[in-house]
Amino acid sequence: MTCLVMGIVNVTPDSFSDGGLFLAADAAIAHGLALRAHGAAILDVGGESTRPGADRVDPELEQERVLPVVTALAEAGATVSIDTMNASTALAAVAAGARIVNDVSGGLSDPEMLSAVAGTGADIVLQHWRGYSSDMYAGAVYDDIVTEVVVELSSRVEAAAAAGIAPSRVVVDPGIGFGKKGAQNWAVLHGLSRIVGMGPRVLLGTSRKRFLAETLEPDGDEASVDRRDLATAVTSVLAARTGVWGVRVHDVAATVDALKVADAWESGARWTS
Ligand code: PMM
Repeated sequence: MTCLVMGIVNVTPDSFSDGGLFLAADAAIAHGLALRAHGAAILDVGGESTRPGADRVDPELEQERVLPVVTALAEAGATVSIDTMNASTALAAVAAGARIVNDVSGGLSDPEMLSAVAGTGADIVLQHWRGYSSDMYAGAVYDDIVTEVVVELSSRVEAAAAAGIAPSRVVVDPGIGFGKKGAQNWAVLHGLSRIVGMGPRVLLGTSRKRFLAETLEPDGDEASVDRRDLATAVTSVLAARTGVWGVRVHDVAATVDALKVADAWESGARWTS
């Protein structure tokens, strides 16, 4: 059971989980290096918040935030992904050393994105998406959510192939919390094996998200960050057992520990003193 851990480095003033703590590039770089020391295989750097209700960020401001961080982390030897919906930011970040483009809109937001990434050597994460965060739940209407996510992701994989990105360079992500409310997210996770069965590598992001908090407390706001991190470590193990390629988390240390324990269980590792 191998599953990569992607550590989140949000360089935004309004990220719900970092609270702007890592706005300054130096702090973000230090945070990324710490996540790497905790066992993150990939560092995902983003400069535009996608929390529900968030407004868009100008690509120039986005690049001012992320490029110094991408450059420093790549120079330190980390595998860096750039979390962006803008082709210009994706290209600038790849030039600065990023090896993966993580587009939460699956290439739908910027019509230039797929052809831009095609011309680089970078891999691309195509996430399931039905619209911007400013109106996050407008598209949260489904008859059969797992089938609809599979069909819509498949069409994004086809669009990427048509633009010149081979399926081997593609990672799909069901987009937990994106155009999905509460129990809809659990329905997707319950059907995760069907998304793994699509073929491409799968990335999953549940970390600290509201649907987890609401499962812990009827008023999700009452579930602390620590409790959300523990819940995230559990979903990460369950996802790894379902065959996902990677999990995107804030608390890398907790998820790495949880995956070690699950691995020992799976392999029947014995205590050797
Ligand atoms: N979630 C967020 C941002 N980027 N990217 C991928 N591929 N998958 C996700 O689930 C995802 C993402 C929102 O979470 P954050 O604001 O805590 O980073």
